[in-house]
Amino acid sequence: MRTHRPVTLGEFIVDKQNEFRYASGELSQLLTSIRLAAKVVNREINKAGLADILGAMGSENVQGEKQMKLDVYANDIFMEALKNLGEVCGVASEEEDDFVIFNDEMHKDSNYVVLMDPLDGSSNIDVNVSVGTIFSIYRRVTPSGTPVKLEDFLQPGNKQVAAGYVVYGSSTMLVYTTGHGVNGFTLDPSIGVFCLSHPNMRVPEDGKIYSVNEGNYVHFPEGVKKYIKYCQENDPATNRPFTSRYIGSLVSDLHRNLLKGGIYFYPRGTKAPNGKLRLLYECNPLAFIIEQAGGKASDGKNRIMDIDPTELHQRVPYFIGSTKMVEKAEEFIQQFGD
Ligand code: AHM
Ligand code: MG
Repeated sequence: MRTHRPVTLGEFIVDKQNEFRYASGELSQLLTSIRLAAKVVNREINKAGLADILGAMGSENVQGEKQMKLDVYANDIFMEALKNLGEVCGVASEEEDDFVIFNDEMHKDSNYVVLMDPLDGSSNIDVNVSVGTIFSIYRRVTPSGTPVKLEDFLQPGNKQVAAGYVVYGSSTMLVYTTGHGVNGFTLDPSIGVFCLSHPNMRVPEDGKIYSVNEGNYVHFPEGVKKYIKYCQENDPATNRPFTSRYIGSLVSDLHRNLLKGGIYFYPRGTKAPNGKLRLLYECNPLAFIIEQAGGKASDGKNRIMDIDPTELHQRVPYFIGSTKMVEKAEEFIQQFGD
């Protein structure tokens, strides 16, 4: 595409739709609903600091609606946006106990399911720190025309047809892949349009940043403890000690490491036998992104995207980022155990 002005996300989606191996308009429609919902959620997040002073007028907002927690609000907005177009036959969300079936006339013949974490890191909102949305898109495996089933959602990450995230940060970005590299778009708030700002994103093969909640150190497996010590050791030949950076907002931590090179990990620990992060809503979509950007994601031993899920809200230990850093962490786990 040749143009003298920024390429918008809408234009980019249409331009690239032939890369998609199924009916080309479907994915475009789906991404269109996601980008619209992202803008609406972004608007609410930007107003989050005002909640208290508006709340002083009562527990209702200016439209007379009850104030809603932002993660519930984001869930509703994304659900609604996905339902408003006919491409999706079911959605599973971190905010819902079970998956939601869209089975009316408009949706029953559609071929896609979406899994999402509508507002990841929501505990950060009160302190004005970045949060994110994560989404993952699959073709259904059961016949179209029938209600979606659990097996449509319990697919390994390697079956994803698209995935992405939105980071609501100092600027708001939408980053996604359909398996042909990774592209990032920044929202221009003055015109409400996402513009291509980060074409063909590549994560550095190696990095200097490690991101982990070190407060859990005593609970970590021996291999992880040893890897953290390795990150802290002094060795100018390998750029160590590394820099520790942990926002506690997975999307933001991953986004920074994707741009600068680094590793994020949330290992198992005695408090959390499988770590904290959810395979389907958080780990798989971000693994698809990082692999498409040239990086790596594993549970310490196995590729994240090859894990066969057994339940919707399954948690897994997670190591993601620059290939060499993830491989080094795996070496320690291999040697000292997890
Ligand atoms: P959430 O989906 O309930 O927001 O939890 C996921 C978040 C991640 O964004 C973040 O990396 C992690 O939890 C932080 O957890 P902790 O506070 O245990 O370090
Ligand atoms: Mg989350």
